[in-house]
Amino acid sequence: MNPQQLFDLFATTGTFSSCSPLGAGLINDTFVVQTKEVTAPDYLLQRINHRIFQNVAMMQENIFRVTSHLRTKLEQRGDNTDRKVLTMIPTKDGQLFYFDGDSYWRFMLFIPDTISVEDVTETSAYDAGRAFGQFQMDLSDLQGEPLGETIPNFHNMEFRLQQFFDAVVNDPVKRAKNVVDLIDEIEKRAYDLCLPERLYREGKLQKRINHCDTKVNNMLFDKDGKFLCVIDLDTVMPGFVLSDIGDFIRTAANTGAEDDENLDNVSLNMSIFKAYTKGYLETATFLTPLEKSLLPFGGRLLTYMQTVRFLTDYINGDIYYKTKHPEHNLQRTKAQFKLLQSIEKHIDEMNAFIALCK
Ligand code: ADP
Ligand code: GN1
Ligand code: MG
Repeated sequence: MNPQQLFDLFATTGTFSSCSPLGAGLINDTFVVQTKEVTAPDYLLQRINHRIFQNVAMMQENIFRVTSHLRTKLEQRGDNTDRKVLTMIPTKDGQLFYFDGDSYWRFMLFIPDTISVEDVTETSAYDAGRAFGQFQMDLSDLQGEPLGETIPNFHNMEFRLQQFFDAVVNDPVKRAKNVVDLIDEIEKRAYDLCLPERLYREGKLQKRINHCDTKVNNMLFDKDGKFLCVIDLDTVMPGFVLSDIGDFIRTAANTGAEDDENLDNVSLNMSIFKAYTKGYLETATFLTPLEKSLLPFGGRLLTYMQTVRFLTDYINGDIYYKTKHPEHNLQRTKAQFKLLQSIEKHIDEMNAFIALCK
């Protein structure tokens, strides 16, 4: 189905003008659709990766509930409801997505005059921390059934390790022999990094609604670099608060890129970690003492989990993430592992910082 036909199927306004690819996401295909009239909004069109999100209806329903609830909270605070939360555009007959027999499509309002970045300043990290604390706080009183798990066991470390060990045993494209040392490094840490699952079973750690993909390009900033809006709500679901701080540290507090070829570029940026955590603790006032003390562990956990996930995909023959070349998942794994080692070197310093925060 072409973009013009899709544009006409959804409850859009204005006249279709153009459609071009956007963003650096590794899962969905994202496009910006421009309209001819200056008075009509532009739109974001996405082809949902339904091999990964197998229950698109549940996911879209989750996002609808979340965005409606966040909009109400913004209204109550007298804040901007057009730019600080995503707006879903239904089809003309009121559906939250359209299936054309092959692909699943959705429309959202394009939020203009924004930037999405891979690097943040201390000020924007602090703002992002406040915003994610507020995001979790705002969603803490969402009524009704718990949100569905759009990807079951998404941030369950035990499950991710099971997938990893299955990949190593099956070794479908005979790549395991290339990564023996990395497999060993992962195994060595496996027990320690499954701590949250054990704490959950013991009733000591709880699940709350989390974004579960807080990498820095899943946030929009305004042209002055001020935090505006949390986007990419596909994985908003119950999880440990460690997920959201963890993915932010993994991406924004990395002095290099997620897939940096030059491992010398990669290390933990302590000042970004501190700025984010300071902001987060100001708004996430619901944290238990245990959750608070585990926040640095969250950075370690999510970086480890991403190392495991990229290496699993490499061993499986690149079936999950979009890749730009055959060794891309291995390059990502190495860069994530380098970051993990840097976080491990800084963990005492991170813990000491948290202990001093109110
Ligand atoms: P993916 O699931 O593939 O990561 P995202 O939902 O994160 O897709 O969107 C990809 C990129 O598109 C984002 O990083 C951001 O730059 C841009 N983007 C997404 N939603 C909007 C929006 N509503 N307004 C403006 N830009 C957006
Ligand atoms: C994916 O969709 P995107 O690019 O924002 C992935 C995250 C990973 C991330 C690694 C649904 O996020 O879990 O952390 O890539 N999303 C899904 O960059 O698997
Ligand atoms: Mg994204």
